[in-house]
Amino acid sequence: MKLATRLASGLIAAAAAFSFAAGVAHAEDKQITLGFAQVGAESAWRTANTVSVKAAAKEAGINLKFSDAQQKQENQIKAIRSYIAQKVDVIAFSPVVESGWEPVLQEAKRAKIPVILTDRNIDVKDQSLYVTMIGSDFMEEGRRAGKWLEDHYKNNPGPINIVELQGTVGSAPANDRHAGLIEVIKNDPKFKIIASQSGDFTLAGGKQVMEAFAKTYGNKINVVYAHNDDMALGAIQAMEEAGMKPGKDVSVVSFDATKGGFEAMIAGKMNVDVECSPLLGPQLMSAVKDVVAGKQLPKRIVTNETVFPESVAAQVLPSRKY
Ligand code: GZL
Repeated sequence: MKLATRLASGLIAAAAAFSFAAGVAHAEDKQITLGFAQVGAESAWRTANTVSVKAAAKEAGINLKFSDAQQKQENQIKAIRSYIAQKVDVIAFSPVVESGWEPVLQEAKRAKIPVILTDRNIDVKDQSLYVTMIGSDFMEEGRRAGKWLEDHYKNNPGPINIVELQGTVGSAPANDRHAGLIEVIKNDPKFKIIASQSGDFTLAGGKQVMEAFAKTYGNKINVVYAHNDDMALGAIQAMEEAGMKPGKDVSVVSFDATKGGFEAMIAGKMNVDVECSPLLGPQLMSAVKDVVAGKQLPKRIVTNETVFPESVAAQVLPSRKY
């Protein structure tokens, strides 16, 4: 082969290699755009979760499009549709309820936009509609609360009457924190759930429901089982206004382990707080980058959590991040 031809083919090969490398580099450098459809701003937990997602996106150099659905599924669906129309790289959301997601997630699948679930799970047959679910095991949280009750009342023959303040109707945390409790106490007849009603995870909702329970059941109530701290704090207000002593005459069991929950335990008004971490931002951004890079992800990424009895609240509170 003549020298000129060899030189030309060498230059062409070099140019091709350079443009491929540039292309890959460009692909690696192209800023990722994430569309995130948040549930709302219903609780201290949710506020901390939003702060975590936004801070982690900034830290990761990810362009975040964020929407607040005000706890309405139709708003989350609208937000997801708008992210599809904007051709974002990845969609993530915390499903306000477990059902009703197939149509919009099939649209995302057809648009070849990967979907990541955070915080709450969905109930779908087609598991290919989302890449992974990052969040707590709410059944285990319910079991932990049930085990605390079993231990706290082990020398008490009962009856132990429980009133339950449930979270948002149809949501994974409400369904599973209830189911986890039942799994533990179902074979112990001294425990009875005498009333159960949704306070929608809000302080006002918890207070309103507890006012009605206090009127109806009064001193028959031994335990308030609140699916989150905001409802527990509302219930504490209602009990005090009704002349009851939360944390003393009535055991208060709650979830989230927010600062408000720790402060209530230190004040002797809450007895145990089952941790549910909202700090999911860093894990979410790492998963987003992995998905864009074409890496395989486990279908379920469970956050590690524990249980805080009132006895440790004062010592632990300074180290809490939310
Ligand atoms: C749990 C989360 C729940 C919290 C509430 O992961 O979905 O929603 O327990 C929040 O405080 O409103």
